[in-house]
Amino acid sequence: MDHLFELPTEYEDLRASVRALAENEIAPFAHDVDEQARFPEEAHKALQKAGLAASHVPTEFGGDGADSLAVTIIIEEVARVCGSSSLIPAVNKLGSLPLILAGTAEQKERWLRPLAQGKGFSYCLSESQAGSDASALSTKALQVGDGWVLNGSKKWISNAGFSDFYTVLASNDSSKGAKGITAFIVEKSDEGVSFGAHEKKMGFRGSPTREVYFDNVKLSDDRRIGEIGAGFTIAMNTLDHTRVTIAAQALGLAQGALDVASKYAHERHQFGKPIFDFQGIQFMLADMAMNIAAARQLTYAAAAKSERNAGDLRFFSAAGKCFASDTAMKVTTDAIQILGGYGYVSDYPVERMMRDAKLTQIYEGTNQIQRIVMARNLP
Ligand code: COS
Repeated sequence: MDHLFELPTEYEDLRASVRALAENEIAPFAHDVDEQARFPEEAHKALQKAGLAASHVPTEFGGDGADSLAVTIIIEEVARVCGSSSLIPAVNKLGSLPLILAGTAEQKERWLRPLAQGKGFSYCLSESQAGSDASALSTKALQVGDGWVLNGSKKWISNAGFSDFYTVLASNDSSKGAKGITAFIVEKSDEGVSFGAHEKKMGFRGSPTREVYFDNVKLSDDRRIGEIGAGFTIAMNTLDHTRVTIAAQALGLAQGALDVASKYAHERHQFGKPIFDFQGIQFMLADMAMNIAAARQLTYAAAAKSERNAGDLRFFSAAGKCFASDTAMKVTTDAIQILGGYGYVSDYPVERMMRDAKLTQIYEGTNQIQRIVMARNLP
């Protein structure tokens, strides 16, 4: 029982080193990245140099082979100082997981190695008319000769334009619904691929979100990931694993906001004493910390289940994502309240964290979808 509910030291060591890197090399640029809505180049360089941008890539393909819990801690610690930067490892995992789950050894060699070397990998499932109802997608993959021709468009694609590689879910037979969807790898340089304008977002402003267009994009059959018609299952299975990374991100945002609010409460004096001495503030901080602790346990449990592909992963990843993101929304909002007027302006990072937290309740499946997934997979 001695170490039950304690992380093994290697994970705490990892946390300490990522925290130092995040505070020294990412945090100083977080405000500017948000204000200018620019890609966090400094973070990308620092993460890549430290082997953290796509650490999940197996060692046989040049990565670090970081397990799900390690990736969770990396994303959490980066998000604690900069949400946009934490999308670099999160999107790279999301985009490449279909390949890891269902690709051949040759396909993995072809795309995972460059990913480990610094290329980006995005995930293209959502469309303008197919969000929560993901299988209603209408991007078409037509089999022509021994290859494919892709036509259509994808919406809300994180790191679009930055990433070199894209996993694209397309319909090869619309009469079959979810069973008529196939996964492909598309490269940015493929003829017929183009990108829409940058979305003007409320949060995560440093991560480019754009539409991706496919205009008669010709793909050889070795771009197909998994069986014809297996795409939707691969896409959903991917989300079972990667919703944990969104939980991690939400957890980091919440922890970042709590750390700022707690420090501020000790430093800020009103009525002749630190505002921390007022019970009203103490109760808020205690609730924030309590919910973060609960979210962390759930998220780490989901990460461990992802690693061993446990039977109840689907419930736990949806629960972790839902609980951690709802916690992040509440905690970041309360952090602003504790900072008062200072919380509402961009001199402090908590308003940015609140804007970032909002998206964690929406993407990789809204929290309403997470509740549907949980209800369908009750433990
Ligand atoms: N893993 C593997 N297979 C899965 C699966 C999963 N997690 N979830 C569903 N499937 C399979 C089902 O088993 C079913 O196949 P069978 O008919 O052989 O059983 C098929 O996929 C269709 O499943 P289902 O009927 O449950 O699909 P629905 O249309 O009801 O949709 C939800 C299911 C709502 C859960 C799904 O569309 C979803 O997750 N939507 C949100 C999408 C999302 O997260 N988008 C965010 C953008 S991506 S960053």
